[in-house]
Amino acid sequence: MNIKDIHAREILDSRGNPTIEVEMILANNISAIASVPSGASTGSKEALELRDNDSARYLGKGVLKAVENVNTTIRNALIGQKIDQVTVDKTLLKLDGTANKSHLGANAMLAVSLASLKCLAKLQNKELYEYITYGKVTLPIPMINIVNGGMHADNNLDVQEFMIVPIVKGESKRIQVASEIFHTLKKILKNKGLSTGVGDEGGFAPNLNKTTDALDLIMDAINDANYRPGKDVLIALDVAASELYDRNKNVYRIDGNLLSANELIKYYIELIRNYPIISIEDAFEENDLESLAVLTKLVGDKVMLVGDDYFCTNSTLLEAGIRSGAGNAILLKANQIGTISEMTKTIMMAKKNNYKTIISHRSGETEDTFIADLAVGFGIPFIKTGSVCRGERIAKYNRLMKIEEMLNK
Ligand code: 2PG
Ligand code: MG
Repeated sequence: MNIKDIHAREILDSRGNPTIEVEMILANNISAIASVPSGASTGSKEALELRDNDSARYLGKGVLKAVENVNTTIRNALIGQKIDQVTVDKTLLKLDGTANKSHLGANAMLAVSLASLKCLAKLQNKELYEYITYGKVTLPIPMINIVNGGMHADNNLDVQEFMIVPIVKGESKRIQVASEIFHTLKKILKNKGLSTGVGDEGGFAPNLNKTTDALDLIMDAINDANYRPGKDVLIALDVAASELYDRNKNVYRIDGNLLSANELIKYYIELIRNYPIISIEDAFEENDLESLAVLTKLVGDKVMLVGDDYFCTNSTLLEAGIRSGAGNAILLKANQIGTISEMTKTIMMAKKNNYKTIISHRSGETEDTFIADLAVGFGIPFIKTGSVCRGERIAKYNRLMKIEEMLNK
């Protein structure tokens, strides 16, 4: 089947910033739409998100150049071509011709790559997760953000994301548990006179000073909602430590202290001892593989040490991590790398090397639910897609519950 048309347009993401949406139409008029998310605490080695930098529009954040790249260069190359994921992605990579996708923009490329994946699924009359099914289909355990800090909120918390990880059986049950804890936490915050406003990913953003203050409130919420911390529900953190790192002094600014990497290791070990923490993401700044390797050696048998900014969904960066023994898990974000084929390669490498995989949203999201399908289809055991609040996050949870229903039929 050939590609008949490709059309890109500028839309808004959940932060109200422009992003790109692409519609692909096949010769038999089957069509699919895909849109791409956008990060705030981005890794420095991520593929480039092309923005116009024209201060007259959207404060420089417009994506008309990326749209134009799809509607001209990419469209011209792909129209009339047979649809096939590998070929589409190879064409995109060749047209771009740069190491960091700075010519076409990873946002332009991913929108097209994803639209073609969706078209291929429809062409076979399959659900997206069904089409990509690789090995065992699993419903991922959600890591649900309930407190936001760092770059995702205007409060004092340094750790970017505090997540609850319900490990009860069944996807809808896990989401139910998270929702009950979320609402219980809201009540607790209200009773303490703390803000119940939410951050970019839908978690609460109360003004708390210390990481342990947030952890204690989350423990209270789990207990008050009648679940057992450590048994029914675990806790995950995304420290996003590159944002806390002072390059000149070689220290991390956390909870009002300046900690060296070694002191930070001790701090994490203390947290793991006192709270049911299953996962710590980006524990150190993105270039410090050494400290991550030390922490992995010390606690890697019980805690997932996740590389997000470290690996940027990039197989070359992951390979370096594997070689150094840094981390034991990887966060997967399609727009960090730019094509579905490259993301698939990274997933395969992680699985082969026993790195746990977590598929992830971005802090700026759209209503596109593709990560839910990718998680199920690729048998990815965890998904991080924000709070049980805000439509763009809920869309993914609703999709997961629908997939669960389809799988149980
Ligand atoms: C992260 C992500 C998603 P951002 O750091 O893991 O939660 O944030 O999209 O801002 O990079
Ligand atoms: Mg992260």
